[in-house]
Amino acid sequence: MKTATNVEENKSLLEQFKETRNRTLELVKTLEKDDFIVQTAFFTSPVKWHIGHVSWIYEAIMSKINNKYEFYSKEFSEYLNSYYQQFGVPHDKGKRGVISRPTTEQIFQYFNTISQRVNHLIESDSLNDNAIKLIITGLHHECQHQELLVYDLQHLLAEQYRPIKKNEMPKSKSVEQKSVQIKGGIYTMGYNGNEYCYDIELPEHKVYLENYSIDVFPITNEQYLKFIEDGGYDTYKHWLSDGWEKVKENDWKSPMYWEKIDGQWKVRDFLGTRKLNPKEPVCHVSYYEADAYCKWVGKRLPTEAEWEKAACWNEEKQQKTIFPWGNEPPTEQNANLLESYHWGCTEIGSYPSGISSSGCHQMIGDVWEWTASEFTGYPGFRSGFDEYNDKWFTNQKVLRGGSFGTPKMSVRGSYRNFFRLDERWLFSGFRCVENN
Ligand code: AVJ
Ligand code: FE
Repeated sequence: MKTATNVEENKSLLEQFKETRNRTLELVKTLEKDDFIVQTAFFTSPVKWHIGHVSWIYEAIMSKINNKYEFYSKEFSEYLNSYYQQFGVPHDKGKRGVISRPTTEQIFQYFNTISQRVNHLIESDSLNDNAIKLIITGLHHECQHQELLVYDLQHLLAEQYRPIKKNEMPKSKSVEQKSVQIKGGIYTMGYNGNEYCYDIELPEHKVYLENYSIDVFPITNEQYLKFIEDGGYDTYKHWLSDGWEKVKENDWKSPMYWEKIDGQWKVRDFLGTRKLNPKEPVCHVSYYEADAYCKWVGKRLPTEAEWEKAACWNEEKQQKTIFPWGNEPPTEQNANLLESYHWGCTEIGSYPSGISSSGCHQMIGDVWEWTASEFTGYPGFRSGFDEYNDKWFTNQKVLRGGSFGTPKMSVRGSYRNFFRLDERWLFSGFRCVENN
């Protein structure tokens, strides 16, 4: 069989596939049976749906590789198709949790059967480059859902859930929030490595940037609290019109998962309901809140090009690197990711290394960072999978970096995440820039 995949050097596609499937199972192995069925909000999905859907996508992929492929079951396909019109009429997203069948047990059987089918296909040695690329997309899709599952588990269970790994938090040094100057000029953005990336990270293309300065750390709870205490949520002038509507409509007074109990701010997450830690990056803010904070403080959100240059451009070597710290894959020393430190953000300045050559910290791991950029195709964009990314090129903003819920194998400096402007159940924060 083919061994040289572009997923990760020295690892065969089969090994990568098995690891990814196992990670999905690891994430849910300590759950109770009843946890699998419930959908606690219209924006979350039941655990069993995620388990089924990440399997179903391989069926969609196998049908693209072999047009005689027969789907496991019509009923399963209808329930597990998230939004692909090309595969029939998708089930209503808000109602994934109101049906009891297929049962959780049936979904696990399905998960195993599909794993076997994909295993056989990979072992068959009959795959051309395009087929391999599609299967790798399936792996990365599964990684995306692992992270979404973590969001949904927080919404469903928070402190009642036992993470797969609960490590000590790294010790943080006392640090000062400051900014670094980045030289403008022509920057070539986009993915330039030899491994996998999504269609939306290509092609590389030139953009012109003015000189700018960017925050070394993500905005912390302490900083964000000042905005709240200054009446940020009561003052229309900081807000975009649509954002102000959301504030009023939803009665937002703080980021999601914050609660004021007896005059003290608490947050609810995997570590329980605990006192707000002023040194952690602010998390669970919408684009609107990030933008309002920036306006209040007299700065703005970076464009994704500005973010990427600060993260990946090595001025000394005049080279772009795949990750902020260089070209080596993530480790526990350079990014707080799903398989690393612990479930939650680490305080600013926690990392012994992994700092971008421009001097920014925590550009990958902890929180996704909102950028001012509209999610759309780069000039010359060509879709790698119909309906996967490109049909969302409207009303979404790009987030860069990665969060503590992101699997290691799916981060890159060029990765473009995207969400609607009012979404905040994801692990989202931001940093500011200004031109001076
Ligand atoms: C890139 C995280 C916005 O949640 O729909 C999952 C990822 N794409 N299945 C999403 C995705 C297809 C996507 N986000
Ligand atoms: Fe999906």
